[in-house]
Amino acid sequence: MIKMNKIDLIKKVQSGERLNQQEGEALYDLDLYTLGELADGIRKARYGKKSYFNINRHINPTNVCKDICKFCAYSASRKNPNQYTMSHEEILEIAKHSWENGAKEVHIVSAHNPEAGLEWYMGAFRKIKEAYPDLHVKALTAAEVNFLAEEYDLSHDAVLDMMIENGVDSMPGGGAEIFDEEVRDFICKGKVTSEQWLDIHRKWHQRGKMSNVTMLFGHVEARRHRIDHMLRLRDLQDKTGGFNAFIPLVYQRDNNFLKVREFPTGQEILKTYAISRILLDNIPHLKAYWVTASIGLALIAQEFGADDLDGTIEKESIQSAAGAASSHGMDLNEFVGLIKNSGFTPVERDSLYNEIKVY
Ligand code: V47
Repeated sequence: MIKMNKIDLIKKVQSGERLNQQEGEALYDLDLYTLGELADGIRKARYGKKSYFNINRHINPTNVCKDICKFCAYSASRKNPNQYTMSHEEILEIAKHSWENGAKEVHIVSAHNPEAGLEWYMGAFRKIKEAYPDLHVKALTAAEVNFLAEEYDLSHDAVLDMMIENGVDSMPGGGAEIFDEEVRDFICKGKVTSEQWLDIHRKWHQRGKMSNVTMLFGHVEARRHRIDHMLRLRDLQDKTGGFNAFIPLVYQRDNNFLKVREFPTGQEILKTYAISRILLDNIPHLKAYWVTASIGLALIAQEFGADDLDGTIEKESIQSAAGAASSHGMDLNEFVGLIKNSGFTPVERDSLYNEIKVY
């Protein structure tokens, strides 16, 4: 393979030309400072010093799961024998508390629980929407959509229509993991395939709805798999324009079945943010999800292309089960203070990135 000259590569990025797989991989050979400058240039041109966040609440209503993903420490299994499934009353109580405390969004992601029933999933969204019509319901990953379709013998279309009828406003980006089929088979065999994941989001976007997309990295994948993941997304986004944000999730290592020898350095994580900003020219926002990056690195990621820090989240059970410091969320004043002290302007946004308040 002919290696691309670094100067030519930098010029190509600066001119706004699109990069291919090989060029995307070559970006990792640039030094961190150069990559940071390139990504920061793109971020500044779009958003200046603004850093977006929302006041949200993560709800993870059940951890009972029929699938076994090697990276997951959250699902109830022999590594986590503490099964739970919340009642609708419990879920509503959380939504009520969050709404009364200023949350604009509930982010609801569950495990694939075959005993809960379709109405348990859909009824929860409907009841929240009936009680709090202005609370944005971001719910069901494409992995959950596929699980419900398989479990109840429905098409993906039927599940998506049901979500809309029951008050779901947008879809979170979970379940994407890594699209490369070989890596995917190794880390989460049996779950939604890459093709299905992309197709479900395509169908959701065709219904005029927005979603996010994640990429789980820092486990057994190689750099080329991350680039491939991003380019498959760029292709879909060209067709639908329905992704709001790209969210690289840094793999958390505790309490799971994936044996990883080497973890990504801070430098590798920052390079991955910067490269995503450069390659994904058509996805408007890049989210440094502080839960998996750590708040310190997420704040630095603002200088490497990230313009969004997710939100205050209040409580989170999936990544905290695997070691992340997110079980209690983040205090709003502290969050705003940290963003300001890092030299950026905190902007509270709604789930669709309309600005609510500039701090
Ligand atoms: O898809 C599971 C990940 C995701 C681990 O759309 C892990 O705004 C790291 O969907 N280490 C669910 N990650 C979370 C999710 C999400 C999060 C934040 C924002 C948004 C959004 C969506 O959690 C899963 C999986 O990739 N996950 N285990 C782990 N050990």
